[in-house]
Amino acid sequence: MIADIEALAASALSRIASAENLDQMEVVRVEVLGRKGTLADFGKLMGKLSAEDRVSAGKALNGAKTSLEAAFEIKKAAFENVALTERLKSEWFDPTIPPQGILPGSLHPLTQIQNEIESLFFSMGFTILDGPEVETEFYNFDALNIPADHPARDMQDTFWLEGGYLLRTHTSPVQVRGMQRLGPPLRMIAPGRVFRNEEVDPSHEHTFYQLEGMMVDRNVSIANLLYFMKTLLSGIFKRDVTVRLRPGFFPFVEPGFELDIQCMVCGGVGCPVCKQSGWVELLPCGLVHPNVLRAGGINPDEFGGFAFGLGLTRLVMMRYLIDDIRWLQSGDLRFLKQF
Ligand code: FA5
Repeated sequence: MIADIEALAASALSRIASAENLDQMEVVRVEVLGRKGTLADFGKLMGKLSAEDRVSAGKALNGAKTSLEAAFEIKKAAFENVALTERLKSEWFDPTIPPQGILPGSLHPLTQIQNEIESLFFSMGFTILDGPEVETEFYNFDALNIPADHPARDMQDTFWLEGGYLLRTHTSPVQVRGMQRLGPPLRMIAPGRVFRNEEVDPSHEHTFYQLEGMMVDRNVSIANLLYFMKTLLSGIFKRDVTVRLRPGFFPFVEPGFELDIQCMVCGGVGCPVCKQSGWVELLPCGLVHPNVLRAGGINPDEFGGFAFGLGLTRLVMMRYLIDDIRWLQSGDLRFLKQF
């Protein structure tokens, strides 16, 4: 019997050794080591042996079982290792490759131009300020020399909120906040979103962006103002653009100007963006009114200043020849992908 057990073990070991996959191994395992397998059959015969033979046959049986189980586990681990290596080879991925089918994001054209203007003015010593979009009547109007009964309050249709608050109609309130915060002399710009209860058309949005600029110092003149306007426009357009300066009325500047740019969408011939006039209002500006300096805590007898309120959204339209302001807030990826 011992010789039979050893012969069975030897043949099973060689079948395990030559097995080509886990399935073939499993066949051998069930056949030899299984509950109804050949080793179990030998176990059943033990009872018929003499006590002496049973010990030696039992040892041979246990030895065969242990060595077959060990051989089986080793070979199984080897197959599993190969399978894992294959899987790792086929399933690897490079986490640095951009995902397919998902477009990488990009900066909105407004943000790109805003960034350009910020670096330009930052390099000329201007501080970049932020102001609240929900403003008080005081900062949006009173401090800007627009008292409650002044007709200029109606120049910009206001979204009123409860409790005397409003959505700021322009970035000019940041002039006053900036003067209070920085004190004279100062140079600041304040880009931001503004809101007006307006009829929307190719050049008017209810929500758009302006960029306020202000310089306060001793002896600030219109020459300073024009220098910074020119630097701004040549920095953004990087070529000559046709502009015109005309008197403009804003209660917070005296004198006040409107700086218009020749419509770049139609080349000045006339189109819906410029309302067929050939000109687009872009950069109103002027010398800061003494009352505004006072509201900012600055003595107008000692300091003067200039301020401008760039129509940032319109500037972006001119720079990229966008023929309808509504594209900019459409969220349309076909539009945004072009920048
Ligand atoms: C003002 O808002 C003043 N606060 C600007 C200012 C600042 C003047 C400092 C003097 C000194 P105005 O309402 O004109 O001004 O708006 C300024 C610019 O914003 C316009 O020239 C135009 O380019 C842009 N703008 C005005 N309304 C809209 C609109 N509905 N949609 C898009 N852009 C607009």
